[in-house]
Amino acid sequence: MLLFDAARPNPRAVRIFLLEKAITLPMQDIDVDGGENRQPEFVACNPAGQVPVLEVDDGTWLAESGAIFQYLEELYPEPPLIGATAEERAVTRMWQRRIERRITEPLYAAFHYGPAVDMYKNRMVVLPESVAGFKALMHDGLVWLNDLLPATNTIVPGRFTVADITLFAALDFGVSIGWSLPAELMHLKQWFEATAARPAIAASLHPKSTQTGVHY
Ligand SMILES: N[C@@H](CCC(=O)N[C@@H](CS)C(=O)NCC(=O)O)C(=O)O
Repeated sequence: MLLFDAARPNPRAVRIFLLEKAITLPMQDIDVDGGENRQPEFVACNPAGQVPVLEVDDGTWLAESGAIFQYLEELYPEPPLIGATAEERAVTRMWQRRIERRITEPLYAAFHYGPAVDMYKNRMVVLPESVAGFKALMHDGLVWLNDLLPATNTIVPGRFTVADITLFAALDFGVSIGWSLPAELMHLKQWFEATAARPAIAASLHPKSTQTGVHY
């Protein structure tokens, strides 16, 4: 297997996942700023033109962090980060989808169309006029989640899962570019601090983070 990695938050989510499971994989860094992931040979294998990508042993390229999590969880079930039973796995996927739809996808859209628009305008349709709207959607998702968190400090009650990893990678990136967590969302803040204290989180930072201060 070979993981195509980069100094970016979705690849970081995969790095956190690997560290939580103590899996070591060969990695190859992709130059996202330079557009290596948008070159014809990369896009021929991953039409989304994005990272992370896991090339598995038969040569198949798996993109989408959720699909990569799924594949690796089946090969390395312990500790479960999706779930040990059909019910646990379904509950995790339910939360993962909610987190993506309500929080992380609006956050990344606001980033692509806002601070990173000069890079992304040559890679995708960008909607700079919608940045405030995507930020409002993200805020609404965070308020919603905040009210659900008090009992647990994990998104799926009682279990640390890929939903926590996906959300943390996105929010920590956001915080590092100045998008602070709303101060009034105390449960979210507690969840964020508890998650940040996990050893895998500090260990997952890309070496470029130390040069740029952006957490990816
Ligand atoms: N839904 C995808 C999103 C992947 C994604 O947005 N990757 C970003 C980095 S975080 C990327 O490759 N950006 C560079 C580009 O789009 O050219 C996933 O979960 O892996």
